[in-house]
This record gives sequence, structure tokens and C-alpha cells, in this order.
Amino acid sequence: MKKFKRYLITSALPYANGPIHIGHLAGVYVPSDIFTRYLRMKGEDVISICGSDEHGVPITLKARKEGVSPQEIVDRYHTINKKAFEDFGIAFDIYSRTSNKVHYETASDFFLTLYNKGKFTEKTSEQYYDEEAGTFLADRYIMGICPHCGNESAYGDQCEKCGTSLSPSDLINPHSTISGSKPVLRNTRHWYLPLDKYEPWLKKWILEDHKEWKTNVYGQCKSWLDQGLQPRAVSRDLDWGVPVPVKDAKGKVLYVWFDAPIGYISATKELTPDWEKYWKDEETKMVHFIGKDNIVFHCIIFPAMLKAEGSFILPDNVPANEFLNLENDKISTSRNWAVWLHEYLEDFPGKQDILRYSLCASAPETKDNDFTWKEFQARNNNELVAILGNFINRTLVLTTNYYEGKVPERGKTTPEDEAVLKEIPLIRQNVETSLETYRFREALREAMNLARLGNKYLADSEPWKVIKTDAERVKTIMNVSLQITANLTIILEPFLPFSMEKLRKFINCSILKWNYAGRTDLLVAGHLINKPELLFEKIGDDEIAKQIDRLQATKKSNEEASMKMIPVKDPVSFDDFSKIDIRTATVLEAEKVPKTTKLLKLRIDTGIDIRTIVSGIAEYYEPAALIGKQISIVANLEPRKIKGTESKGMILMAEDKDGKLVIVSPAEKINNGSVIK
Ligand code: B3M
Ligand code: ZN
Repeated sequence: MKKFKRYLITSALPYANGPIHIGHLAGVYVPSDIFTRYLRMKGEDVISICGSDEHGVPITLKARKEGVSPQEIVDRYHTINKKAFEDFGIAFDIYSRTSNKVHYETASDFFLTLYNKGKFTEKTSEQYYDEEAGTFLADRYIMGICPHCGNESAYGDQCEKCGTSLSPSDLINPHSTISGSKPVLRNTRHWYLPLDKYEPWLKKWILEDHKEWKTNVYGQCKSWLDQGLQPRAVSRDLDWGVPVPVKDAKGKVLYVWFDAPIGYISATKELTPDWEKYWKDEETKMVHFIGKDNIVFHCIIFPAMLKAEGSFILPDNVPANEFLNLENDKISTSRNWAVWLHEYLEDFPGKQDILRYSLCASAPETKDNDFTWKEFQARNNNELVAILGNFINRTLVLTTNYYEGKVPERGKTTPEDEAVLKEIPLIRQNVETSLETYRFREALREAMNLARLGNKYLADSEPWKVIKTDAERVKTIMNVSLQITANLTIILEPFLPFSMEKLRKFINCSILKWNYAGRTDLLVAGHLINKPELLFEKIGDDEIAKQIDRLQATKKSNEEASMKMIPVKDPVSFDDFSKIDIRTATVLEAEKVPKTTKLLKLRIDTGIDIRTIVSGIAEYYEPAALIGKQISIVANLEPRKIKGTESKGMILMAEDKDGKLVIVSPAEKINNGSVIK
């Protein structure tokens, strides 16, 4: 494997239009933080770069909705998110933002370099324009009816109800969300990066030279490349973003996905005047941590940009994760189906490590995964408390009780002691191998094996019993246990930085060098440890119930909201309406349709005839209760055969959000056959 001189770690720049949730943390920031901390502890030259992505249409949309400027939106969320990362110990060397000056200059220069080298093509095409507002419309600004599912509020790029990707011309009755007017097509000129020209190079670089990339990443790249790449527009008609720095480009900005990855470069510039060594030296290993929806941008488009520019290095790896779901449902900002970091900290103050732990333990590394509060509780109670906490607590308490906190001498060792001591460097090796291949779940499991080893060692050697008969032997046992403890503070540090910092204080040892892990002399005899406290505590059922209740309340209010919002159907003419013949009638007989649960067969008197109607109301009405009841029916609906019975007409019913049905009756008794209009 190639040896690198330094590392450049980037983590996807979150859009500054909403707060950070557990999905972001599990997919991108916890793994990137673990990796960075590990490298720092190894003494590598490493920088970790992140910041807010402050451009793009969703931000302008949100600003418009709230009636504030886009800058106000990004200022708000930049502050919130920067703090959330700090609170969770995600230790970036810089958390920058793409609305700052360095970034504008860097992105402009980058564009100009490509422009001057003739790397872009220019093309005029037709795009939707809002004549009333005097502006071109990004696809998101156009709404209309989805041609697939009839959703009346589908966007010009996607229908969020059925998930189909759309283009604005697919929409039925498209309208601008800015003015409400019908958009018209107008010519506009844009710059394109001809990705097709980079296809042969990308195929070799990814498909041949980077076979070691994670299968989900490699697979997605392969499928893009197999489909064939198209030129991509790198500019947009929008008034928020980095202006296109050439003549005759008024009202045009760089496409957000052109400027955002350049944000990694600008942030590095902001961090250090020595930035070029990280970006322009082949001996730097660049690694992009991202979520799966960003793969094409980081593996295909950004590398093509870097290649076109010519002086930058390319990523060595892009360990993208899949998505995390929450309690079996897709995390969604708009539906508030998420665990927000700031909310978590309100309910679990000081317990960042538990979330870091459980998100890493069930990270969506190879496939989408589910976060549940029950599992969170189990990870804490059965692993952090019962294994790690238990081992540490017993070791420290016994050391305090037996030796007033002084590390005892390790006397003659038994084969069992030796086996345990030999295991420590092996565990370190396993953790390393997993970390270096971006298998963080596995790395954490391996690291926890050290706590398991210690726990089992104590349980097997029972110092609390042996102390009565062989005090010398206990000294050795406790010395071995303390070496394991000291090793834990190193090996678990990347995963549980808050708790390991505390533990280092307990044992009065501040060694933070990865290469010390595996040693069995980290605490010398006579070294004094401090008075310990509990590192982890059980989480009670009530605390978990509270979280689950909150989610259930969210689900309920979402359902109610979506019920309220069932959009009104398209207008019909009065002529069309009056074709439907609605009448009053009275039920004469009612019986269940055999072998069905929902159907009743009714004989009714319509005032004109006596007829049979089959209706799906058996779950709500006992047949006997219906007899004599006056109802409303569609009298001229074409007859239909239902379960062998000819049904002539339909009974009118109101249906509520839970699907409950209620018969619609005239408010007072009236002759059968009266026209309802
Ligand atoms: N802002 C997209 C996202 O959060 C994005 C990443 C940019 S990384 C250069 O999905
Ligand atoms: Zn749809």
C-alpha cells in the first residue's frame, strides 16, 4: 500500500438551511471524526475540513417562504450547525462557509481557469421563465400536477409523493411558485463541463485503479459510467450564489454543486497559508466522507473539475455511507421525522458518546439501516454500561479499595495473565486494519473486545474472592486490569472522546498516542490514580418512552396535516356536475355479503324503484341498525357486479382521515327520490 505523507479529510458540507440530525452524524461526521482522531493520535499530518454549503435553490426557497434574505437563513443555520458539531466533539480543523470572501474568490478563479483553458462548452437552451417576476425558474420553483400519481404539488424536478424524478415540462398545469403565473420558455445561455470527454479517463481511474472503493460507491460510479456521461451545466440563472465571472453573465451564478466542493479548497486556504501542500502534492491522501446521494458529485463531477484544472490531486477514497432511517421511516426534515442534535442534548445532556457509539455501531455502511430508541437503550445498557463501564468501574474501585489508588506491582504472571496481555496488541492491530479500510462498525466492535476481554478476565480471576486467600495474586490481577484500562483510553478515544477523556483523568494518565496502544506497562507500579466516578449509567424505560411518544405525536400531527391538505380536485363544469343524479332513498333490508368483512347488501326504496346496492360499510354499521334509515345515493351510476350481486348505484358516505365511514343522510325526513343538488 502506498505510504502518504499527509492526510486531507473532507466531510460533506451540510446545506445551511436546516439543523443537523442523526442521519448526518451516522453517515458522514461520526466516521470522519473517528478517522481523523485516529490519524492525529498516530501523529500523522492531518487536517479535517468542513463548513456550511450556503448556496443552492432550497436556501433561496426557504428564505422566500420566511420573507427574509438568504443570508439570514444561512447565518442562522451556520451558527446552529457549527455549535452542534462542536457539542458532539466532531473535531474539524475548520468549519468554514461558502458565503465568505475567500470562497467567492477561490470558486471564481477556479471557474476562470477552466474557462480560459477552454474546458467549458457554451449552449443556449430553452428554460422556464416567470414573466411576472422577471426571473428564470429553477426546477424547484415550478409546481404542478404529477403526471404519474396526480399529486397536485409536485415540483419541477421531483414528485415527493410518488418519488418520480420529473422535468418541468412533465408537469400538468405548471405554475411558478414565485408569482403563481404560468411559466414560459425562454432562451438562456449556460456553461457546461463536457463530462463525456472525461469518461474514458474516469473509467480507468475509478473502475480499474480504485477497485478497493466500497462496493456501494464503486457500484454507483460504474452504473453512471455505463450509462454514459453527458455535459453538465455549471451555471444557473439565480440571484444567490457566486456570480459567473465573465462578461455578459448578468443574473448567472455558479451551480451550487460546482462551487460547493471548491469550498473544501477555500476552507483549507482559510485554515493555513500552507494549503497547497494538502491539495497539490501527490503524497497527500485525500479522503471524502459523504452520504450516498453525493457520490456522483464527489467521484465523477468534482474529480473531472480537478482534472480539468490540472494542478490538484484527486481523492484516494470516498467512503460514502448509505442512509439511516428512524424507527422504520425515512428521516425527513419537512415531516420533522428526525432526532435533531440540539434536541438530543436537551434530553440527554453530557451523553454525546452514547449517541456517537450507537450511531457508529449501527452505521449504514453497506446498506440503509434503522435507528430505534430501543436499540439505542440496549447499546447503552448492555454494552456501554454492562461491559465497558462495569469493567472500568470494578478495576478502579478495587484499586482504590485495596491499594488506596496506587497501581500495584505485577508479580509472577499465570498463563491466563499472559494470554490476556498478548491479546491487547492484537486487538489494536484489528482496530487499525478496520479503521484503515473504513469499516468503522467493525473497528468499534474490535475496540469493545478489549473491554470484553477485561470484563471476562476479572470475572474469571475473581480478585474480590482471591483477596481473602492470596493478596499477592490480586496485585497481579489488578495490575493487568489497569493496563487494559489504560489501553482502552487510547483505543476507544476516536469513538468515545468525552468518556475517554474522563477516564484518562480517573487513571491520571494523559497518554494520547496511538502507538502506545498494545503496551502493557502504561501504568507503572506506584502510579496514583484518582477517585473514580461512574462513566456510564443505565437509561430507563421512561426516558425511551418519552422519545418514542414524541415521535408518535409527530407522526400523528403529520397525518392530520396531510389530511387537512388533501387538495381540492380540478374544477368541473356545472354541466358535468349536473350529470350526476343524487337522490334520497330508504333502506328496506340489509344483510352481510357472505365471505366478506366489509360488504353489506341493501334493498332500498328510491321512490322510483326498489333496487339492490352493495356497499362497503359493514365495518361501521350493523345491518339491523340500517333498516328504515334514510340515505343518499348516486342513482345513475352504471350498475356493477360486486361479489356476484348486481349493485345499482352508490351510497354516499363521508370518510375521515382514519378511513372511518359515515352515511350521509338528509338532515330531516323527506320523500324518497328527492333530488340532491
Ligand atoms: N450540501 C449536499 C448534502 O448535504 C451538500 C454537500 C456538499 S459537499 C461539497 O447532501
Ligand atoms: Zn407523483
